[in-house]
Amino acid sequence: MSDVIPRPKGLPLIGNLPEIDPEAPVQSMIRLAKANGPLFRLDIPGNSLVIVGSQALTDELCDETRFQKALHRPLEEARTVAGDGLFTAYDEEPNWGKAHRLLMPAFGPLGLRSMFDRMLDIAEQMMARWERFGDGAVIDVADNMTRLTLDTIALSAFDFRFNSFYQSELHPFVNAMSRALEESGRRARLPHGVGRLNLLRNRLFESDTRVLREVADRLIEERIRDPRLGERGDLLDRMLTARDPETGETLSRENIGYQMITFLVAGHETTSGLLSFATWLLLKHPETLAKARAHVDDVLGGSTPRFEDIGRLSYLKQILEETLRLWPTAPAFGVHARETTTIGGRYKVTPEDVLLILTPVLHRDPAVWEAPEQFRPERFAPDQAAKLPPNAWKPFGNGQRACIGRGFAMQEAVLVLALMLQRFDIALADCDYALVVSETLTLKPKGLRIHARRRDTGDRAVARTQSPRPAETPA
Ligand code: FDE
Repeated sequence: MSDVIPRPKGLPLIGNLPEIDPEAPVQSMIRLAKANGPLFRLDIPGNSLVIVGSQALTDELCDETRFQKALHRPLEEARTVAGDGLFTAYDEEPNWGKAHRLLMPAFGPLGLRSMFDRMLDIAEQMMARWERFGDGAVIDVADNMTRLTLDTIALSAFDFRFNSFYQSELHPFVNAMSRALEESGRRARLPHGVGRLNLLRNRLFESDTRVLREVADRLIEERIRDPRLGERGDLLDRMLTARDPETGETLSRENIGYQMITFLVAGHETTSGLLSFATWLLLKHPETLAKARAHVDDVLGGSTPRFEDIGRLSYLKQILEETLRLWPTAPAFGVHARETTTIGGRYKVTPEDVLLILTPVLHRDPAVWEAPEQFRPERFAPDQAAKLPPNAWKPFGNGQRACIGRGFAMQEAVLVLALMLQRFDIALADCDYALVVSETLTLKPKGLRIHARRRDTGDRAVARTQSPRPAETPA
């Protein structure tokens, strides 16, 4: 005998649709979880979901012998844009395994080290821009961080410069990408097929996806003709030249295009949101901000960060981990059972059920986190983090389908936060700003604006003499 998964009462035919704000579906689901507990079934026409938000259940769902990645509607719709690229591929598709094996090393320790200078290049562009703006200027945080993260992934992975900090108009690729994602998100909120009835929208969507493919194709074409093909060792080189150790095959040209779009999309919105939320949380917590700055001064003094410094900026890492606990910018991941089974000891689920782990709820499970709403980076001090139960913190998803860009994103975010704190005094442009979270595929603080005043360098010089940096290690 098994129990029925609780269902918030809905209306005939349209189910729980009225309770889901199309502009903020994730926040609607968070509200429903508060009212209905951490396990409930959500009925929306064409999209029935089981929402999960407790550590105990998540721990069960992270067992890959029983469950595997499911493409929930937004990911299914995104396949029009990203095809069988890593993020939107089904486990069983041969291209997932091939690309996974080929690309993992690029995001491992050696790969990350080789990308560091390119990350620094873009981060310095943002710092230079803020400096030129001067004290009085108003800086839109999410806008700046999005330019930064997009340029960073493009330069690091494909040696391509969008130059977003040098122009007010963004590259046509960027606009096509945001519009195409918006449209696939819109389709995901409607019953299957219904979202494709609007011919004008379809035409725009088609031309946008074409722009994405053409840009990817052009970059591939240029690289193939480049006499230095294979020498950079970046992601594009790997995709064009490396063979999958298991099958001996290379990736198809079509799949490489999908991977490029995937990395540009996955690599920028999420990391941009992370940096924006971190900025917001630091401004809300001046004691943490002061501690973070002292830490940066201690580790870096006035020097430009180097690759070796990233690992030493451990308190910044804790701040980012705590930011991802409260505001996991990719706020959910889906799984389904491999075979009909029982969860929580009493609820039957079948392989057709999409189980959506809603991480903002999971990360506030009162059974795990003391004062879950409070921002406390100290929770992620190594001795504290070691005490967490398994699968309590999942901002990067799970198992073999977990985020391949985790190390990349953390390295980039630590670097940018360090530079920001080292070089600027930051303050809210509007002291009364109250957090508004905007949703696309990801979460971001909306309308967060700051002032950034160049710090004078005297205090940093002192900090540096107190804590000498280790001697340069020979290359
Ligand atoms: C992935 C990912 C995930 C999972 C999803 C599912 O399961 O569905 C998640 C949750 C994530 N991711 C998250 C995140 C956050 C952040 C900050 C990030 N992320 C970042 C990044 C960067 C880059 C470059 C990336 N990222 C990428 C990626 C990819 C490719 C993927 C897919 C993988 C596989 O294989 O599947 C992911 N990512 Fe991330």
